[in-house]
Amino acid sequence: MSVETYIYTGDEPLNREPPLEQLIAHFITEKDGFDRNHSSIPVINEDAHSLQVDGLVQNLLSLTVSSLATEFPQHTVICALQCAGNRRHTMRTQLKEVQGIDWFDGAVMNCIWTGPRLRDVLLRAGLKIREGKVQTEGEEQGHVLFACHQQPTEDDSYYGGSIPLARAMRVDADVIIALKMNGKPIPPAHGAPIRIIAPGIAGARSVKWLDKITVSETESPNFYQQRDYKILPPTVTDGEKAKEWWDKVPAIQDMPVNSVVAIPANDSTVELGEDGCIEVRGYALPSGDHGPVDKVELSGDEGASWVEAEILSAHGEPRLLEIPKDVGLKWAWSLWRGRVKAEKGKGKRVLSRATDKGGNMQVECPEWNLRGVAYNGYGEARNLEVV
Ligand SMILES: Nc1nc2c(c(=O)[nH]1)N[C@H]1C(S)=C(S)[C@@H](COP(=O)(O)O)O[C@H]1N2
Ligand SMILES: [Mo]
Repeated sequence: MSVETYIYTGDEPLNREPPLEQLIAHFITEKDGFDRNHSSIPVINEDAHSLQVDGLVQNLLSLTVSSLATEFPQHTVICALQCAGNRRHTMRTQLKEVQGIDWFDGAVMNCIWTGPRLRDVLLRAGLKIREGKVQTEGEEQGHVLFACHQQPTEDDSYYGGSIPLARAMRVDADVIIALKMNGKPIPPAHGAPIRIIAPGIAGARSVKWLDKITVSETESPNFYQQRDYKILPPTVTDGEKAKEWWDKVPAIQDMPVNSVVAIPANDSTVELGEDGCIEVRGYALPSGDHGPVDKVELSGDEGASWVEAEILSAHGEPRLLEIPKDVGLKWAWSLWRGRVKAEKGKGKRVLSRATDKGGNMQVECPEWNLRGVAYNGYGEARNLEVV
């Protein structure tokens, strides 16, 4: 299925991405973020909804949405939320066919999320320390499982995912139970009334319509943690071979450093400026918690030479929403613009390559994997006609 267009018409799970030009028009994605669903969208009565907290905790909790809003400090985070399948189209067309929805480069959005820290809710529940095990802050053993039982999913009876407990407990990892998106109640498609936001981690773990949190020694047993969203080795070339590999390969957590050329679009005609350059624009994403991306380079000669692009200010124009001044940008995307030397003619290509604050530089091309996940080859605009 192609999700190139941004029109939704059916009862099928809603999966769509905006045109790139529209996506990078604003630092905060307020309208037209991407949608990724493994079920239809549940309509939840917020007043009747509750969140259960169980597993390796001292006190079982049942929290209403209003108690999450009033009994815990509220924390705001700006982060890029990306599907692990973002850019799959490039992997399947440039490397080899893969299995999965045909995402182009727009399965990402950069939003402002607000709600209690997951850590504070887990502290209220009280972690159960296992006999003889010292739990050092930031090194807690185990996992936090998130689940939504509101709808059966395409491949399981519910939706679930998990992250390491240590990540959830780290104050600076900013994992929250979001009640607001861009300062307003979360829209139904994005997880109303509550969802997990796990910055830097593949979107699949940011469980929407959250109704249960479980602290466990093992990861989520859900299909989408165990049998999907994993980078299988390149020798696994079909679903049959994958069967013996799923249990040996880790579930994706942190996403890799990435960048995408949004303008010019593939196959378009661009005018050469008087400076012998063409204008190039796009976005860049950091690797896991090593953000933000603070360097983007561009090449018009197949990577022989690179010129630095300008990272646009998050607080500059154009923007629709005011960005809270005290909120960091470590998890956010970087929008950038640059000019790169080009020659007139057909079949030209422009490349982009990002480096994040942790020094992680985008690779030219990652290895092929059956599910086409975590593709982070150089950003590119191909087959340009420069006139
Ligand atoms: N309950 C539930 N949560 C979910 C999903 C889902 O299908 N059901 N999809 C996940 C995936 S794979 C991604 S990439 C993100 C997408 O978030 P969005 O639809 O708000 O963009 O939500 C995640 N959370
Ligand atoms: Mo996803």
